[in-house]
Amino acid sequence: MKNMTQKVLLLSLIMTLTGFAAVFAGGTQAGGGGNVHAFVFKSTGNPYGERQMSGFEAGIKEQGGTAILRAPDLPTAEAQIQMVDQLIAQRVASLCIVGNDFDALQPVLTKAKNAGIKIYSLDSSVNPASRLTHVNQADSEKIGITLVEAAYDLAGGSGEIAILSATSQASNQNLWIDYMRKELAKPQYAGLNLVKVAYGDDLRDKSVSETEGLLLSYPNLKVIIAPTTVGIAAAGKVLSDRGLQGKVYLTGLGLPSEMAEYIDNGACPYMYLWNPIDVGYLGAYVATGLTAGTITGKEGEKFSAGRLGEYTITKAPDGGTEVLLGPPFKFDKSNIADWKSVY
Ligand code: RAM
Repeated sequence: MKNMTQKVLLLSLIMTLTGFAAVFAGGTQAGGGGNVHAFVFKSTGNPYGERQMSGFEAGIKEQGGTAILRAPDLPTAEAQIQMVDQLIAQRVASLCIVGNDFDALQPVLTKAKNAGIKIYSLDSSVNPASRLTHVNQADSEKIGITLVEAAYDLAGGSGEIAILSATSQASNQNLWIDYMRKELAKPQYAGLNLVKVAYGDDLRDKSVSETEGLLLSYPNLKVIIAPTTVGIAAAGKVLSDRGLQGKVYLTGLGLPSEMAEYIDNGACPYMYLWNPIDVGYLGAYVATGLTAGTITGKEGEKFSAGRLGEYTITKAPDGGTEVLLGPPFKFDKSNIADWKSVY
């Protein structure tokens, strides 16, 4: 009897260990078959990215899945490539990439695709050959046009303006800047002079020093456009610390929670954004749709995204497809108090 009990115990121990080994090796079943969905953001320490990831996790969990959230320490493609390789080994069902580079991830994403993992990008796209579709937070051209209109308004129609971006490889930033340049080329903006595009790499300290560099090099600068939440918050601090409200104006894309102070003190009279939690949440429904095969990423396909409602996959400006969350929202002194605790 004692022998029998020992045998049963040994057997259950072996089964438990085998189970653990399977979980560690796979995390789920073969790519495409499981319910584990990965999200790789640009870098750690970005509150905007943290909100996207929280929305993604909530969307996956409410559908009964498991979310794996990853971000490298620095916003480089190399660091993301290593992470994607690890996720291939974990055999996740889908992979959402917020690309640190448009093209550089293609080989590793192709490897992931060949392993059966459904790949799509979100926020900052990877090239169409590397993805099934892209989750875009707002119409890219509209963002470019809106930010130029804001700069024109804040500059009073003429003067020097500069852009403070994230990394020079970030495809979302570069697309928005391309549209800004196209808009600035129109005759009505002849009085605006874009003197520099600076790169703060979505790192707080670098964004601060790049802002200081702009102020030093261009003493007549009238407007800084920062289409990055990290950059705009850093620039808001520099302008406020130096008491430059009313002399150099700031606008761009910012988180209400980080920018309320600078909107209230006049450093940034107004700015734009969308709900980053919803961007991630929409991504969660793209993940499960692609994995279940209810969508494949083709133009015209429709799907339901939980509390956000119905979406249609459309053509993206880069020739691939995308899912558009919605229009950008304007924040100013009249509404910032209502939004600063939301995101
Ligand atoms: C930064 C990131 C992100 C961008 C937002 C607006 O946090 O660069 O990719 O979409 O700003």
